Amino acid sequence: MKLIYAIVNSDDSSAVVSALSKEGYYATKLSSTGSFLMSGNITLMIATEDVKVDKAIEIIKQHSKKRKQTVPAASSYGMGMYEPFPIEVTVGGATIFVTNIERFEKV
Ligand code: 2BA
Repeated sequence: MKLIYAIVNSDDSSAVVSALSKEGYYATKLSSTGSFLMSGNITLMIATEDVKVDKAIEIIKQHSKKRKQTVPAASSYGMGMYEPFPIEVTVGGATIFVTNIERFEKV
């Protein structure tokens, strides 16, 4: 059993979750904030069997778009640091971590 953490853009999260659900995956949405842009994103927690991990990643990939986002000049990017010039970063599609689940129970 694996636990997939997928950090996706808030605008993509509904499409990702409904596509996952259609294929029989269970997911929990957590509101999260990226430390660099300091803007909201969504972290999905998906527990699933090992053999279903690749398909879940494929679904997430299909529904997560890449975006260019500009960090305006003088905006804070955490730890009291400030960006003196506007910079453009490419965000996403999705950032995914897959971890082992030692024990999984629904009681
Ligand atoms: P943020 O931390 O807000 O980062 C947004 C985007 O800014 C990143 O897109 C990347 O293009 C850029 N970026 C982040 N840190 C940077 C740095 N130190 N120097 C230069 N550019 C930087 P993504 O890589 O697609 O990441 C999207 C979001 O996924 C991140 O939002 C963060 O919430 C999460 N994330 C990405 N990598 C992570 C990691 N290794 N561990 C934990 N969370 C991560």
